[in-house]
Parts: sequence; structure tokens; C-alpha cells
Amino acid sequence: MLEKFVKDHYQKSLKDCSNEEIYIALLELVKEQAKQKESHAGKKKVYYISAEFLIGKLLSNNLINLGLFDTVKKELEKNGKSIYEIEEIEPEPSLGNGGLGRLAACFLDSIATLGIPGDGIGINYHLGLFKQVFEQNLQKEYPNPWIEKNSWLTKRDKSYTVEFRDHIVKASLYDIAVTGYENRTNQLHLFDIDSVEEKITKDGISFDKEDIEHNLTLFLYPDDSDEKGQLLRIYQQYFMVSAGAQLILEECEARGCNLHDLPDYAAIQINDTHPTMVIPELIRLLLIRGICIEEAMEIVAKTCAYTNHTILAEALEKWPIAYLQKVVPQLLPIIHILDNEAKKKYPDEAVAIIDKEDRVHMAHIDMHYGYSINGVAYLHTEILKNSELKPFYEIYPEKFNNKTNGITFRRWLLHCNEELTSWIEELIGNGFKKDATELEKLLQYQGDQKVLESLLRVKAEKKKQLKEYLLRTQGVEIDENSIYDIQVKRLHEYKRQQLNALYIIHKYLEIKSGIIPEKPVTVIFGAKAAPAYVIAKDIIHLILCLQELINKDEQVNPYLRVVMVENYNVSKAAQLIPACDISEQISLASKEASGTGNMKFMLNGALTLGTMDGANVEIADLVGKDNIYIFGEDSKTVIDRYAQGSYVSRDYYEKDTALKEAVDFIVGREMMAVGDEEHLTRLYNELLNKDWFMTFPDFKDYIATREKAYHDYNDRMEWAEKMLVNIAKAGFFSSDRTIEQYDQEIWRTGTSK
Ligand code: Z16
Repeated sequence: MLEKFVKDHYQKSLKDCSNEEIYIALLELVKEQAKQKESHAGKKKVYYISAEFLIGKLLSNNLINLGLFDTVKKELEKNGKSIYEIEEIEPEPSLGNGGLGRLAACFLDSIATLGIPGDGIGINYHLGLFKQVFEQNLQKEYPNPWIEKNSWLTKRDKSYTVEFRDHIVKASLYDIAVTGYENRTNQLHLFDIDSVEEKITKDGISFDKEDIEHNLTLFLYPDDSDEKGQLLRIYQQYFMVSAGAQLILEECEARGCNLHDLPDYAAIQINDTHPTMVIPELIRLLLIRGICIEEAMEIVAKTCAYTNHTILAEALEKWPIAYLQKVVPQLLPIIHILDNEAKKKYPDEAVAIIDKEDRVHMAHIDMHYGYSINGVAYLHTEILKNSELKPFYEIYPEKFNNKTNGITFRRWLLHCNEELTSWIEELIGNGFKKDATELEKLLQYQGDQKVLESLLRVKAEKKKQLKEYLLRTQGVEIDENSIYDIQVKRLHEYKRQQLNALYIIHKYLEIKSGIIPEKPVTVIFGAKAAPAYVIAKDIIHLILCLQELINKDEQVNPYLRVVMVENYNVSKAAQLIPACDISEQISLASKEASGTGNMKFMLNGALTLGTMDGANVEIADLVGKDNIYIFGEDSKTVIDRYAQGSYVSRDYYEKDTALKEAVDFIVGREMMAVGDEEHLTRLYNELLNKDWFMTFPDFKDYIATREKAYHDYNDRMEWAEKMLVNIAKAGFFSSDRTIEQYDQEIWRTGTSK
């Protein structure tokens, strides 16, 4: 089929095309095919509004979803070409940070796959988050441009006017087709301004924050450590929701909505607090269209639903009224009405929209004026109900519900691990591709030595591929016979990459003292730190210094190596995850709302080493305690200790010599030889005098549990059995299950079974 397509378009045969030409041909072919699966919504439609959509490369996934992957792959092979080389040409957009943005992308895939009419609404950031480069063992940030002449974006002949206090902009609509697996095509709507100017950045990712006309759609999460940065974020958020709200109303009216019955035509899912202004904006638009304020508030409250992704207070946005006044004064009368009504009914300061310091609590708007509030894993939702959002739970118990996160198996199994996919197919057929719970059929092979051996062979093959990939892309050499122990996720103190680093130091010191590990270990990291997050960047520095020190030490490097992957992103995740033996999920209990990397690793046969946090709790429940490595204090202990304010990290340091030695090493002679004193000392002091995310209390148990896992690894048959149980039980974490629950319990479009 591709042969004919290139003949028609380029008047030459496939053999004579360059990879670039084939890539562009495939882009067009996929777009044409996807278009044929567009179909109108029935009555009700879902709108998933999000500041982030971490979609990753799309070519292969679209081919898989359209049922074309195998055909195209073979046709290319016949002509001496490789789909894998061609997919490398595609630039990867960095339209998200991590979990929340990737979740939005998995959800769009599942919404289309279940045949639900549902579109994403977001912003077309030209330079993404940033591209991470390591220089002198430090993270440096550069723009990450991704939009080329030929891309997945289709410019629509449609725009909306968005008014700010000081000027008006035109929001132009771009769409990216979202293909469902053997099902309908939906859209990801990304708004942009025509006047955006990629060239205004200088010296990394700096630019004039006040030049809204040129910077509005440049970066995701521009530095907001000053007022100008925060104002820019408000500009971006309002731009997204105002254009989005206008699109929603226009579409609903076209489907027959008279605005009074909007909740019958639209369910708007608000992803974290970033899109919260859609609530007052919709009310404003309904007022303009002649609906009275009381009714407008009621309509909107029946249309909007809120997802909470964190209990970290700093991530729950609170905008000063004065800032909103500077950017979107037209919303303030409405926000004041929302605040007054809430205060009249519920005088408790804890649930106020506007607090005593004149800040607007965005999550509070969502909870008072939305019909659903959900957490993203069982434990997280329980913590929301019983502590973080308790005052709201007491007022609105019926609004609270849990939707444990999920991942799309098309990307995180079928695409990233063809070998494992075939292994599964040979054993249990291909029903699992549509119904992931069928993976449980694998359990019948638990004691089957031949099957277990073939599973180990698949893992060994993926480890070899990763070794080659790291050599090719980063010039580092690892031992494919070592244990691959991987921690990839955003760099944040609560995720505790520093705990992993302390283990590495401990191990290094042991090897130096002559204690040789049973099996060599390769510890792999991948993480971006927010550009203004000082301690997170210090932790990256620590890891990069350890990498240099350890990998160069010939006494140690036969047994231990450290690799920090540069610019960790979706494509790199797809290389790393299938090769992993041990998946590090070591957040401070209570702080990781769910985690979704944990699910991807499990599905690919890695064993979790983790705390009882987020979705780890549900993984542990499913696989049983013999098939997971759990350590550390539980969320209740942690929450109580915070309440008492009694944590003194130095006490742990003084009492545990192994811990003391590891911590002191950070500022010792060896590290100073490769690292920077300011960064290392700052991190050392932070741990010793604060350690806000309580690394030290879990250190001992972490070491012991990690050693146990490494020991167990050597019984290859038993380990393979544990892998098999993890794969078999991963079905629950398909985002198809998650989306079915959103549809049945929140959106009620009437589509899914
Ligand atoms: C984010 O990625 C998450 C939460 C948040 O408030 C902001 C961002 Cl950018 C993550 C959570 O940390 C993670 O536990 C969760 O799995 C993910 O959102 C998806 O729900």
C-alpha cells in the first residue's frame, strides 16, 4: 500500500525514497486513514482540558491503532528499509512534564479506543518544556522545538477571540488526530497564536516574559519564580480555557444544545487546577448569551468535573486576586460571586475560594462548582477524603470518587515490546489486546520451566537492545549480564532519587572495602528537574558525579555502574522500561498520588521495589507480597509525623553509621574531585538539617530490601515466575479500564459497555 502511495505522491518507487521521504509519506497516509474514522458525536461528548499532553512520537502508535503496522513494516523490509530507522526521524514534542501529561495522552488513546466521542483541549507550545543537556555534571536547559513543515498538526480554518485586559489575541485552532485501536478517531485541539516567535529566546530558555504577543505559546510552565512569570502562566491558562470554552459551546450548539441543557451535551474534565478558569469563563459566556447568573452557575456545575493529582500544597494553585485583575479582570466579578455564595453556605475558612490574603484557591473553585472530584489511586483518594480535602469531603461526600490511573497497552506493550507481545500471544492468543484482564491466563504457566526460560530470553534480548541503544545514543557501555535497576520519573525530593543515590554510595563503599556483590548491578536514572528547583538540580549533580566517579573506578565498575540518561522522554522510556529488572518506586509514602511508570514496568516484567504509596499499594495487592519488594514507613506514620512536626533528620544520621558514612561521602574528598562544592554542600546541608521528605528513616529498610531483591534475582526460575505474575496481573492497569470507569461514573456518555 505504501508503494502505491509514494508512486502517486512522489512518482517514484519505495526503494528510491529516502527515509525522510518515507516518513513524510507515512505521515500523510496515516492522516488520510485516520480521517476516514472520524465520526460525529452522538449527543454527549467529553472534553479533556489539560495544560499538558505528553503524546510522544505518534507514527508507530497510529500505525498500530489503524491496523497498518505489520503491513507497513514488512513492506519496508522488502524494500530494504526499516520502520525503526524511520520512526527515529520523527521529532518528539515535549508537551508535558511527566505523569500528568502522559496520563492525558494515554486517556485520549483509550477514549478513542472505547469509541467515546471525546477530544483533548490544550496549548500548542512551540518549544515544549525544555531539552535537557548535561554540562559539567549539571543540567542545562535548551528549547525543544518540534514543529516542522510536515507534522501531525493540521491547521483548521477556525479561531476564537480571547480578551485580556490590555489586548486581544486570536486563538488559532490546530488539531492532531487521535486514533483509537481499531476504532474511531478523535481530536487533540491545540490552540496557538499566529504571532508567536520562536526566535525571541536567548541563552538557553530565557526570553522576555512580558512580550505576550510573541511568547504566549512558546513554553510549557515558563519559570514562575517571579511575578512576570506567574502573570504569563495566567495568560496561558486563560488563553486555553477561553478558546476551549468557546469551542465547546459552539460544538454543543451545533449538536442541538440550547445551552440550558449543556450538561446533556458536554462533560468537561479538568486535569489538575491549571484549567480551572474554564468554570468562571463558561459562566461568563453563558451570561453574555442571556442566561442568568444562578442558572449559569448551576449549568456549569453540572458540566465540569475535577481530577486531583497531588497532595503537595505547592502544586495546588492559588493566584493573587491582583494578578488575575491584571490579566483577566472580566473574570473577577464572577469569581467574587462564586466566593460569596460559597462563603454564605460554608463559612469555614478552610473551604473559602478567596482567602484572607486575597488569593484565589483554584482547586476550591473546582470542588464547589464541579460535580465530581476524583483522586488517581485508591490510597490517594482516601488521603484526600480523610486529610487533605477533608473539609470538602464533609460537605460533598457524594462528589468524591476514585479512578485509579492506567496506561495504554498499545504503547507500553504492543509498541515498546514486540518480543514480549509475541511471547504472550503464543501462549494465550491475542484477546488480551482488547481485554487486558485476559493476561491472567498466563498464570497457568507459573510452574512451566520452558515458558519461564523463554520469558527470561525475551528480557535478555531487551536488555541487550538497551545496552546497544545507550552505547549508540550516549556513548556509555553497560554490562548486559548485570541487574538493570531503573528509576525514571521527574526529579523531585518526594520521589527520593536521593535515597537511591545514598544506596549507590553505600554500595560503592562496600565494594571498596572488599565486599563484592553476588551479581553486578547497573543503576539507571532518567529525570528532568524544574529549571528553578535548586535542590532537584543538586541531586542531578550528585548522580552525575557518582556516574563519573564510579564508572571510572576499575576496582568498582565490574560490579557497579551508574547511568543517567540525558533528556529522558517518552521515546527513552520506551527503550528503558522493557529492559528493566527492578523498578524503583520509592516515594515518601502518601506523596506520590499514583505513579504510572510503576504500571509500565510491571507490565514489562520488572519487579517493583517500592514504598506503600500511590498505585504501588494496588500493585502489591494484586501480585501478593512474594512478587514485590516493599519497604519503609507507611503513609499513616508519615502523615502523623508531619502533624507532630517532630522529625529531626540528624537523629537518624547520628544513630546509623552506614547512613552517616553515605551522607558524609557527598561532601568528601572523592566527590569534591569530580563535583562542585556549592551544589554538593547545599544538598548535604539540606539532608542533614531538613530532609523534608524523610529519606533517612527509610534508609535501613531500603538497603535491606534492595539487597534481598538482588539476592532473589539469582534464582532465575523463581525470578521468572515473579515476572510472570507481574505481567499477568497488570491488566487492571490498562487505561481502557480507567476510562470505562470515568465514562460510567463521571461522564455518562452512554458509549462504553
Ligand atoms: C504531575 O505529573 C502529577 C501531579 C501533579 O499535580 C502535577 C503533575 Cl505535572 C502526577 C503525580 O505526581 C503522579 O503520582 C500521578 O501518577 C500523575 O500525576 C498522573 O495522575
